[in-house]
Amino acid sequence: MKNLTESSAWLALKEHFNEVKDVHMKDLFAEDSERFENFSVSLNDILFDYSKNRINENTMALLFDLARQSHIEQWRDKMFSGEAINITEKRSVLHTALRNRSSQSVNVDNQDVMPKVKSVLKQMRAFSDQVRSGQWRGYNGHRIKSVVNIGIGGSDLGPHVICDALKSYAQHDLNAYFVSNVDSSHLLETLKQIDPETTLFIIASKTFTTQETMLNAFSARKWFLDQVGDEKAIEKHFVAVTTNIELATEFGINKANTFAFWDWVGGRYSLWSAIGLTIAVYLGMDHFEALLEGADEMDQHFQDVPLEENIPVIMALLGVWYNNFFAAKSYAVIPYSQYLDRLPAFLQQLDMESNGKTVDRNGQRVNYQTGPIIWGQAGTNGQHAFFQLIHQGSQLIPTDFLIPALSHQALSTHHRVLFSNCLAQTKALMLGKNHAEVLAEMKQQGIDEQTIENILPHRVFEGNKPSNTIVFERLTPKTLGSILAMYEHKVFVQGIIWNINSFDQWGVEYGKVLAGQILVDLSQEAKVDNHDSSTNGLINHRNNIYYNGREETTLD
Ligand code: G6Q
Repeated sequence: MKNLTESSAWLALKEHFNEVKDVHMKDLFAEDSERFENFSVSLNDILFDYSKNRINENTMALLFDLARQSHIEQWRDKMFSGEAINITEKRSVLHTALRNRSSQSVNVDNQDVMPKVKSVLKQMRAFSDQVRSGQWRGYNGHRIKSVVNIGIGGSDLGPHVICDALKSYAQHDLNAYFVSNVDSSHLLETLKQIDPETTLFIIASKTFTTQETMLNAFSARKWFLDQVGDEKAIEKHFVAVTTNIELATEFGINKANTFAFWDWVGGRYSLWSAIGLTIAVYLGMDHFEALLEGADEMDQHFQDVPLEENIPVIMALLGVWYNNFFAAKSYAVIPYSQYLDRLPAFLQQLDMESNGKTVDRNGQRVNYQTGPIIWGQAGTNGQHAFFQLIHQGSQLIPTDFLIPALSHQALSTHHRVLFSNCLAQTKALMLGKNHAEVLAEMKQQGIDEQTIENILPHRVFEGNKPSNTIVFERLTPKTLGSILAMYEHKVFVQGIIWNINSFDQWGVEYGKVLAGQILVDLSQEAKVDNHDSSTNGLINHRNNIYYNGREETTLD
């Protein structure tokens, strides 16, 4: 296959870019009264409006050519059928099997994985029902009131974003906490809020060897035993979700209280597996299954609908358009929903760990830009912080706006104001305000000539800033499942176009190895000189402080 940048679809897009790069979206809207209808797609209650993008029909046709040239459909089918498309780790990529609600089998090494998937779902239902109903009791007969998820990365971000987003579905007498950071303040501040008698710790770790998670788990276990004093009590208060049942039982967790998943589930795609146990306990298994259903509906949409109507494919192609042709370096995601405040954090891992690569599937360095920097925060807060840069900064930042049409909460005026702000931003970003408009406005306000001359340039908005608007009826478990699956497939499609393996994360490994070596040097007082001078200097500086008598509070 030709290098991507020499392929016919790419070259055609490059030529097209030169023709349209200065076209203003406000002119495109003026020319086509049906632009909204022409550039929006729906799936169930989700409306995806991409009309405020710097595209015309020809742009989209050329982008679809690029998708076809990249064999998107064939790669998609390979993923869904369990082919080992994670080539560097020789693994299938089958998070989609976890939410397969059909009766169809899914094979890995000629073995149907669906019976195992269903059996763990059954185990999750039985367990979460027991905890929620109060049938599951702590060691001295109290019911569980607090669930603490101890995990990091993929074993934290997914369950965390969902528990936050769907808080209004939670059982009123249960609280969910997430401890991920190895900084002891994360664990200790959480422990201050809970009582060992009424707490369930869910140790979520695919490998059960992750340094941060294991340290947090052992410290939590010590805190628990220091107060309870009886090792036998552990089985009522600690459960594990892992592919490494052996290590979980060594930790002291009863095998019956371990929940399995498999190596064909990537960490950042694992919330649909037993890693979602905290979700099931906090929100109930029916809601967890609704989440799976929503994701399954997006999977079907992704598989069955032609590329031209396919939401994740369109999103991915627009991303490539800005990333590779407009040289946009980052991508903002702004949920107009406080419940979705953690969505950008979840998407940062999903997108940046998947597509933050510079070597293609053949081991060659790529000569084009791959995954963008993903960032964002809930609106309207972002408007009062960083929106200035999106409106008038020197970088082009394509943005996704997400908003429910209806709020779960009663204060309807708030939601109307929220909605108006969301649409006002997308409109302002698109339209801008040119010199003549600002001049007319300032004159109308009676501002004197001199002030106009000084201030006018600062008040001009170029506009032509692209955005997608995703409106859904309500933030329900099912809709949230569809939205997260939509982003997963978007990232998948971009990885295929960029010809990279979106399913490994070697970049994370290197730092872990170095941290192990540095830990040795931090554990002894002698001066070190075995690193570069900066690292030596920083270790010696910290050791000077630490070994010279400054007190540290520890659990040890
Ligand atoms: C995700 C990564 C990573 C992983 C964490 C936690 O794709 O693999 O974020 O989820 O490192 O790993 P464990 O679940 O093994 O503790």
